[in-house]
Amino acid sequence: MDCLFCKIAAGQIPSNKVYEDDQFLVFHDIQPAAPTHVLIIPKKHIATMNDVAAEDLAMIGEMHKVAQNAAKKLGISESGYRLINNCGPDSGQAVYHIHYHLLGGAKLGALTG
Ligand code: IU
Repeated sequence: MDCLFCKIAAGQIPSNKVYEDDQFLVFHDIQPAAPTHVLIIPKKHIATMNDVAAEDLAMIGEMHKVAQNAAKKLGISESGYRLINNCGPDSGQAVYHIHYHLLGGAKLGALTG
């Protein structure tokens, strides 16, 4: 499958890893939008939030625990952070392999539509 994040998850393309286990990878975004900006991806290829099936729900739940732990490891747990998923063209989703952006390390601007 020609998916950038599948290749990163498989180690075929290098990334600056924060955490990895058999199901997930957390790595630094190459174009950080905040002092701390990492991406949380499942190793399973799911294109968008729209494609999450009932059988994936437990794994997606686990992703939130991975995000919580990553925030702790990165030292932004107490100061606060934002967890964002972009889904589809209007959101600006650029990589069609589901991921959360974990952003923090500074007072973040207000969300805009
Ligand atoms: P989006 O939610 O699909 O728009 O976010 C994709 C992110 O992937 C974006 O913030 C990019 O900077 C980031 N990224 C990356 O970390 N490494 C890459 O090789 C590529 C994109 I291409």
